[in-house]
Amino acid sequence: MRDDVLRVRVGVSGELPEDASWAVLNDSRTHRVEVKAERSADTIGFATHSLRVKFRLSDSRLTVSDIAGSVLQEDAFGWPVEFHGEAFRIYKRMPEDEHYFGLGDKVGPLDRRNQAFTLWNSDIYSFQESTDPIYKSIPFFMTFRHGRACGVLLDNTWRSSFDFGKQSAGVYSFGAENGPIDYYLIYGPEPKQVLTAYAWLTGAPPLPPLWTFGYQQSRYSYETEARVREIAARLRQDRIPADAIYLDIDFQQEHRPFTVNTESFPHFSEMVSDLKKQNLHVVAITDLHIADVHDGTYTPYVSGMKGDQFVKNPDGSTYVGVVWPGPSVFPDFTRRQSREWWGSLYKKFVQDGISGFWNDMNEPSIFKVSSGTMPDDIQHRIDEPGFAKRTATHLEIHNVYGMENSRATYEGLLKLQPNQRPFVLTRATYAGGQRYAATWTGDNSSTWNHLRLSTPMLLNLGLSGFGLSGADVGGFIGTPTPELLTKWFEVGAFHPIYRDHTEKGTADQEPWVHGAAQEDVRRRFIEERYRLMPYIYSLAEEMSRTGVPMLRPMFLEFPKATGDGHPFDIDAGNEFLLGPDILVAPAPFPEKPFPYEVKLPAVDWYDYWTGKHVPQPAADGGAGDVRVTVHPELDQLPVFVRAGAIVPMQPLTQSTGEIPQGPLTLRVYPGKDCLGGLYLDDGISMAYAHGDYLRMKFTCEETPAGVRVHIGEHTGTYQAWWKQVRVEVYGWNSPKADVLVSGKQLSDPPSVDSTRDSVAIELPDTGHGLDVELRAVE
Ligand code: MIG
Repeated sequence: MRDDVLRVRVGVSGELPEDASWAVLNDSRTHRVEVKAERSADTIGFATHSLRVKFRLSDSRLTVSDIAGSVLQEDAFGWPVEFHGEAFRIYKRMPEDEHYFGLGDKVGPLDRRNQAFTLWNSDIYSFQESTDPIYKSIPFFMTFRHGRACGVLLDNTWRSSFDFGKQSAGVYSFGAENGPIDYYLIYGPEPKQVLTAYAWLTGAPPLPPLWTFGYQQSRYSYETEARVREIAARLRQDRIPADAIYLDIDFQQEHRPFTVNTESFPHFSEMVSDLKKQNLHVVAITDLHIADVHDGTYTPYVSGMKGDQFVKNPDGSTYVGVVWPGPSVFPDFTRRQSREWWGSLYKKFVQDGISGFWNDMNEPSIFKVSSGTMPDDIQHRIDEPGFAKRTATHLEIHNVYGMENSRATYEGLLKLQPNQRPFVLTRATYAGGQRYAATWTGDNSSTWNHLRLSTPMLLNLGLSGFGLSGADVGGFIGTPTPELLTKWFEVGAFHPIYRDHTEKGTADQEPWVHGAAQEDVRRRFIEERYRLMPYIYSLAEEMSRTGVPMLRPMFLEFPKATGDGHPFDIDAGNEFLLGPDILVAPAPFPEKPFPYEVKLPAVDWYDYWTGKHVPQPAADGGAGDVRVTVHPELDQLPVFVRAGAIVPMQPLTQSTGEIPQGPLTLRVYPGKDCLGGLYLDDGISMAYAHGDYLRMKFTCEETPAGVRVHIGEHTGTYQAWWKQVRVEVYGWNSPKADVLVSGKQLSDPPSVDSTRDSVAIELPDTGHGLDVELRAVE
């Protein structure tokens, strides 16, 4: 398909499977490049500019290598596929030193090696570290060996499974119980290239509204309008910056989607607009189960039945399953027409000013049946370009049902408000679902172990295309201790989505519970996130173009950080990167009060909080990494910045809707390849797609006497909120400094802060670019 992307399809009885996909974009799926045919005595195959494919005639073994000859993937046995009735399985050789990532938020360690997983979307309340399957099916993984990465997407929606050497050492395998044998191989060699090519295949998360990155307050449920207003007032009164409040199922009448309980929410639309005046966005849950109510009073049911929008039993009757509203019927989301009908249901809520929508229970989750979901033989109609118009059983559609639910929501919202970026949060999804919705890790628990698990879960989601994701802060199931909740607020501040949420029957979990001392710490971290908003939003924009996630394992940025080519993360506890430059290092076992060692890739680092340069210890027998011993404190979280970073920051606001007052701050951390960037727009509309954005690039270089910083011009038509830019250079060791702007010395000297080893100067930003040189004065 491209020099670096191959597609492997296998036909049974001389026929290839249907050439169609829910995951892969049509233009990509039909893309072709020329290859050079090659053959030898025992092989046939071809070469692209970066890959060589050989099929051995004597035993049908498929081998893919790079052009230099390093094998990237090879069939393990003398056959390309093994059949067991309708099921198939593909086996690949598993080198001892290869590592595996992806498959969405499957629980367990970051590296999937020695584990096996089933993909079957399941509502698993109280999942634990080794529970499988859970909510999502993302049949994409990345192999990583000797610094070289490859991606594999098994594009098959049936129940599938992946085994990374659990059953037998030396072999990994994947297969499904039915459906097409259709998989893609994506070559890096850099892991980021794999993710960008994967985004070319399946799409990147679209740029979400800016408010998505603010602090989000939720619980199951804020049961009355009065309580919602009280929460909003308290957030503002306590000066807890926040952008969103969630309405969980109890705001509805008898749990019926698209209704409002007018007794407990008597002034619903006024409430929504009053909150908006406080810069708080409302996100409402809209589950997919439509109450099976025959008295003509429930319009979604009436219009849905009239339009024949629900899935059916084999005998043609409408399937009814019990969920929150009691007996319910289920939209046929694999039909365009049913998705459009679903999308139109949002009209009133959109008019009310609701900003975001939450699609829960879409595995789909069904009560009172042991399978927890629809029967296997439920009939779904497929009406989708590429696919034959046909009826499919639930077995084929189950794993894409949640994704198509979120697609219907996303596309419906876009149709209702073409100039606004939708925000949809989904629980179940499939590969490619990142085009429609953000996600969260479902019903986690209020335990230290679940705080720890959130890191590998979110990292693997990001490595599977879902870079817009979060875990419930404080944990959903149970009541966190004060310390656990505080620590979770600290770590969550550096996750893409930052939402505090808990279940029914637990104690309150808002930032102020447990008294002022705890609240102060939590507030401090929420505030830090708001200060970092220019950096965070720029990462989201990068992700929307490249598919590179906001949250990154270290091997993504430092694929060659170890001597033998293994991923650095394996040595590094629970660390993660936010973007290319900010490294967060929570304790690997966060309940333990003992000192722990943070390992950093062998480049220069600064302490994010103190500004101080992290001393590079003497080389220690070749490990080549930087180690910092941390004495854990409840109110502190170790965060480091890579030398060579320029991090844009803003003055504190109470929401992303508030215009920051003061300068744009550029924190400059001198080092190799020093650069940074900034992206900004109106945060909500589609105007950015027509050039109404602001982009800037920054670079720096060390000079004999100090540092030179280049602040690029503003490109795009969007107006900056700042007039002044504050350049803050770290690693500064002299007591005084001079500053030259475009070669001319300023009369006012910059201010040196010797406690932070920094020097700062504030200058007008004309938008035309600035050259700032800071020179040490002895
Ligand atoms: O059966 O809507 O994961 O976040 O609060 C529980 C109520 C249904 C499960 C979700 C959770 C949500 C809850 N939902």
